[in-house]
Amino acid sequence: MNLLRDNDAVAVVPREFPTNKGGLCQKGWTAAELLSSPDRLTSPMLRDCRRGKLRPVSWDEALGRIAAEFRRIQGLYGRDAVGVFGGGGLTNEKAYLLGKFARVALRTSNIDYNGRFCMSSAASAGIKAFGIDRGLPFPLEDIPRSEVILLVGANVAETMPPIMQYFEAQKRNGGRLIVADPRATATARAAHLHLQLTPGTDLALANGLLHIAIAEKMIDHEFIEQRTTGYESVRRIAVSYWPERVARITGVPVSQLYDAARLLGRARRAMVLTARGPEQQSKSVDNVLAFINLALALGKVGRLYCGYGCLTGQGNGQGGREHGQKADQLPGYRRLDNAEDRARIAAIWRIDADALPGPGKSAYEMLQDLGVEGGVRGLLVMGSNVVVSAPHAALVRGRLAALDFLAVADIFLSETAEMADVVLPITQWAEEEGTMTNLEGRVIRRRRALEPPPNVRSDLEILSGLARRLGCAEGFPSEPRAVFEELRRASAGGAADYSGISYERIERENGVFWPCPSEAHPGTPRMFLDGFATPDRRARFHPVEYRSAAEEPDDDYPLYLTTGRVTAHYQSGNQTRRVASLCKAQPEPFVEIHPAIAQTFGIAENDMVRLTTRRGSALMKARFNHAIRMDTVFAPFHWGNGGCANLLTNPALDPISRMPEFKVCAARIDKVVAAHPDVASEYPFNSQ
Ligand SMILES: Nc1nc2c(c(=O)[nH]1)N[C@H]1C(S)=C(S)[C@@H](COP(=O)(O)OP(=O)(O)OC[C@H]3O[C@@H](n4cnc5c(=O)[nH]c(N)nc54)[C@H](O)[C@@H]3O)O[C@H]1N2
Ligand SMILES: Nc1nc2c(c(=O)[nH]1)N[C@H]1C(S)=C(S)[C@@H](COP(=O)(O)OP(=O)(O)OC[C@H]3O[C@@H](n4cnc5c(=O)[nH]c(N)nc54)[C@H](O)[C@@H]3O)O[C@H]1N2
Ligand SMILES: [Mo]
Repeated sequence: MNLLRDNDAVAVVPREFPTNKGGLCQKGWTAAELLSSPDRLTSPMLRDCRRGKLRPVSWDEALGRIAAEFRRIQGLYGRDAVGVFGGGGLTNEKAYLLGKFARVALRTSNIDYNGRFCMSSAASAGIKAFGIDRGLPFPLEDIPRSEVILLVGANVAETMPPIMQYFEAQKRNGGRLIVADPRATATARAAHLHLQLTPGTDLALANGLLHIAIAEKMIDHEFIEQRTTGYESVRRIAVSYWPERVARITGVPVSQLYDAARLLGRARRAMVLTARGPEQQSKSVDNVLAFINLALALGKVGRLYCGYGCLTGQGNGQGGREHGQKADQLPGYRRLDNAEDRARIAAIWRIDADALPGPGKSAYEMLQDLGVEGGVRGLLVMGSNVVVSAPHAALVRGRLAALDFLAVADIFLSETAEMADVVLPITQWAEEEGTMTNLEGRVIRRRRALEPPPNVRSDLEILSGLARRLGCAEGFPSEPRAVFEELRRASAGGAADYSGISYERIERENGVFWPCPSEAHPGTPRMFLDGFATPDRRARFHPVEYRSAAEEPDDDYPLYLTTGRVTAHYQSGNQTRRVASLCKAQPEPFVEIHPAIAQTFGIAENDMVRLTTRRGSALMKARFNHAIRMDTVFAPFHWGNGGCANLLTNPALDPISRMPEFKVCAARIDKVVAAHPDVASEYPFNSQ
């Protein structure tokens, strides 16, 4: 994006760039409004006691208080009693420095981030199958060249509008698009074939498609032989996923299963892409592995215009998962439990490898233990609004309240910041420098275009100031470029190797794709073409069996509840709920329900309803959708307070990635009051 200034007003102008080709989504167009929003935090604030009010204080007092509290807590309860929660929206520089801050300045093992709730399952599956996790192993520009694309639980038209043009181009080229989603989303409506599966049944669908591919002799045995291992164990499992059984589990008609398998199997070039639908489940690593198995068996990976890919969500969702803000990770996508990796990073950080803590708790596990014996008692949140976006939100809110001390750095007073003892106001994207890595693995630059308001600071300045107060005068520069130079060195030789990428190259080359191990290296837009990142250079099949969701509907909770997004709002809504035009487009929490089912519960369109699960209840407007499965309701998670969808979600975690089951739980729906025509303006959850 570029910014256009007209006297005092600032407007966003899309920039011609290979990824978005000048396109921007609604939120991009309105992002400038947030720069001058009257809601912006403009001074550090501190609360003298838990019941007290936040009052403006100096930076020195705010940072001094945080350092003192963290020291006190660690003195009493040990180093791990202080935790850090980061975000995939942070620049690479911030993510890197945050990880270093936790391990070096705080020496705590407890750091994790919201990416755990985002693409951690696809990341785990990618590493298992290919030996490396880069969301898309090819550039977006390859999409139009693929003949058939299976999009699983990805609502690109609404969540990544600028990227939809690649799928439109693919269709114009004569390609076929298949979408698997329990709802007929705008994306599904753009597809040739929509598989409207029951929530949580993706694994059965993938195994079922493989079954048909085997039965119809569409398997690429030569590819399997030359470039993979483990096929036989997967074949044996697929045998029992006969189409009638799969149709029963998934609700997808047998004929459509055949159509999908044949389209994929007969194409010369095909792609399988997943997003949060199959990835936010308690078995999501296996879900993704099952789709990777399918793509491998068809020989559609590691070839031009083919491949499996994960559509990464957040602005820096890719880079955010590489530089060490993850509980088990060191920069360069290195591992905290690997002696060699530890030694290497310790040397760069100029500490003893033994001084590096071990792996810590995953995001939800850290949150659920806040304030309890052995848990985190002092927390720094940088780049997430967990009160709204973490599963089982009532429990998370209670745990945050049980902390000894909470510090939050944000642009606005989020629901999480409202609970903090110290709130730090930060610069926004247009006011700072840095790099991000987009969903293609392309490292791009964020340029400073505006002066920040006088009393706000960047996250890097905050980390630098805190580190100094915690005894680390060196090693925490507040200048993005200095941090990036260290990140380059730290990543050298790691899986996500940035060592050949410089600010100048990014500028000159319109971004550089990692891995890029030297200045002379061109970067790697396409991975796996001549080998995978495993020791034997082969991709690995993994035998995975379908199992039901952690919670299935029953007599008390007869409906599937799934959650996700709408175009007008972003994530926890802390930013978009402050933009008038976006609030107008989507003013309030709502639940989508099929009219035929609504009728059986006596619910009319726009009625206020209470959605209830075993975790709690939320109040929402009922919106009719003829194109959602009858057994399923859908609620976006963009609102807090009583309309928060995460009051309902199930924190059952995937055993490998520790991803919560945001996409499936069992719910009940009851009518509350009939809607009044102007209820929207008085609606309690309308405001921020
Ligand atoms: N407008 C907007 N855009 C965004 C965001 C936003 O908040 N708002 N957030 C960004 C981020 S961080 C992310 S991660 C991406 C997410 O992008 P998406 O993954 O596209 O978004 P979701 O709405 O979470 O889920 C996608 C679809 O999964 C479907 N689904 C639900 N349950 C299942 C299931 O069991 N199986 C399958 N196959 N599908 C299922 C839902 O109906 C939904 O249409 O969007 C990014 N873009
Ligand atoms: N029910 C349900 N819950 C979900 C999901 C779902 O599909 N269903 N999706 C999950 C997913 S994929 C994601 S990614 C998470 C996202 O959920 P959150 O992590 O809550 O994401 P945001 O709302 O973007 O929160 C980011 C916060 O940081 C602030 N911020 C923005 N930029 C910066 C920065 O540079 N520095 C600092 N310090 N602060 C900044 C913003 O103002 C905002 O308050 O939600 C997860 N929760
Ligand atoms: Mo996300």
